[in-house]
Amino acid sequence: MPPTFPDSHPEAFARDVLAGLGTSPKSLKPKYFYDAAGSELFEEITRQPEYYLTRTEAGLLRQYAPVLSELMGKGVSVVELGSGSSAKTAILLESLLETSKGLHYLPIDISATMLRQTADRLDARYPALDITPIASPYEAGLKRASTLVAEDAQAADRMLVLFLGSSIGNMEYDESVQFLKSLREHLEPRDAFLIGFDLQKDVAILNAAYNDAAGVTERFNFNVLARINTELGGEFDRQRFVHQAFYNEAAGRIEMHLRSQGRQQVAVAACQRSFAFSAEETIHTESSYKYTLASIERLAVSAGFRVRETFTDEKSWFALSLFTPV
Ligand code: AVI
Repeated sequence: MPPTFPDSHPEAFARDVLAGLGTSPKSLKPKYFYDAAGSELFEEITRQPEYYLTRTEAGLLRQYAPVLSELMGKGVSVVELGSGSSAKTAILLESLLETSKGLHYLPIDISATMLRQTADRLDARYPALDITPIASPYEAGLKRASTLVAEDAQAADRMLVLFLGSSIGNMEYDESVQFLKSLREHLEPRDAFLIGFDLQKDVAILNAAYNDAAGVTERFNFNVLARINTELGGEFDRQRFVHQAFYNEAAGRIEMHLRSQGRQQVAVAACQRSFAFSAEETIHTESSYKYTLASIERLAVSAGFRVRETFTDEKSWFALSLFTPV
């Protein structure tokens, strides 16, 4: 599940579109994929045969949940950043519930609606689970979660913070260091952080995952133009752009673009201007960084953590790393 974002203010959206399309190279922030339609398309992507990430991470959680439960011990509360539907998390929660009588789960998501639905579903399924949904941006949410866990005298004394789905891959490296550093401030040495990383692999497999045969990723990519048209009075003609996704080996990332078919001008009313596209010019809509065990280690150290364990599948396609604060 990707991070979910609030319906953005049209002014902020227009400002970001102006900044992203008014410069060269053109780009748009990937968070603008995720309105209700975009989140549904992302869910559909995770079910595509080529998109191995979600399945592989779920398999790792299934395989290593008992080890994680053992490592964390009984007195643990689970905090999740960008919990979304918590589908994969349930695997881990079930395992933790087997070894303790109760468990406190604090999902943090910006979407209050999604949180409520998830909490209701989990509540019905796991009566022994005590759920405290926190509708908030991640850092403020983690701060709140750590206060709640510390105040709850009879509950757990440590947190296991989850950041699954390789969502960290959609951040630039420096951004991810800053992000982890800011979260680190709300953790105690006894806490731990479990992060999902997509790993570097055969280029053909990576390219296929972002160019699924059913065209779902293509529709997901175009959703940002649909949003500009409906929310900002844009005049993008979908037929005049093509979806492009490829692995940039030098940068270690998948890049998604929308490539202009020929020269064109596109007006966006809320930006009070048109944007000129030359033939083949692209809008860079997303980067998805692919890690190595060495770059995971580097990230952990740069952000004030140490890698306690890294679990990988047999093909070494995906990693779940357990970081502990130094
Ligand atoms: C949410 N995130 C980890 C996905 C990824 O693989 O980078 C978003 C995505 N973009 C295209 N397909 C999936």
